[in-house]
Amino acid sequence: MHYGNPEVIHGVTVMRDALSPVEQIHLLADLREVAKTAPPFSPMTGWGKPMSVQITAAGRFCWFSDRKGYRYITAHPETGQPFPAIPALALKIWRTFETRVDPDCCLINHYREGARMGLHQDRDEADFGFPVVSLSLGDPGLFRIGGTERKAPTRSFWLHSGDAMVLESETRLAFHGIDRIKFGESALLAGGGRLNLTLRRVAPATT
Ligand code: MD6
Ligand code: FE
Repeated sequence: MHYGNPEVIHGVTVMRDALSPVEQIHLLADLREVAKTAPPFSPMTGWGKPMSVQITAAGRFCWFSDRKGYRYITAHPETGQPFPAIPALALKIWRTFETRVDPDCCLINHYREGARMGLHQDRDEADFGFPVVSLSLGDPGLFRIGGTERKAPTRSFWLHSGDAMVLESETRLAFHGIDRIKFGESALLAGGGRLNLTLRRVAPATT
């Protein structure tokens, strides 16, 4: 198997197998530790319905949503505690794409059977000059990406366990989402499902 050769798929930089199978197991173990300190929760959408994914985070910031809207928070909504440090393997992947600054948020999305994520933009960060780097673990997810306007045409491709993907420059503010996952295809997660990590810089580089 080849590790670390980026390709461009529908305008997006994808590094297939950025994490080897053994690295995926190590990262998963780190994420279990994160979940002990910062238990996953289901944020409310603007419509008052819980999201189908469960989220938690590592690093200074976590994305959060409730009836008041969405925002980044620095204390866990249930425990009130700060979020644990970003796992080293996730940092390593970020640094292969962005060397100017480290991420201050590693959002962790957990997709169980039937979970999806609607088309959205990530635009609550201070500096869009920094990328968002995603890492996928477990079952494949069908990733959809369009343009910077919601009505622009979209295209989709599968993200597999170990793949890294980078949204930067023209795709940094592109609408994107996960249509569905192929539940039960990967043996990595004991109960099946998919984990997605998105590493990003929320605060300006100087803070
Ligand atoms: C997911 N990903 O793959 C959802 N956002 O589960 C995202 O929302 C995302 O993959 C920004 C950059 C990369 C992403
Ligand atoms: Fe996103």
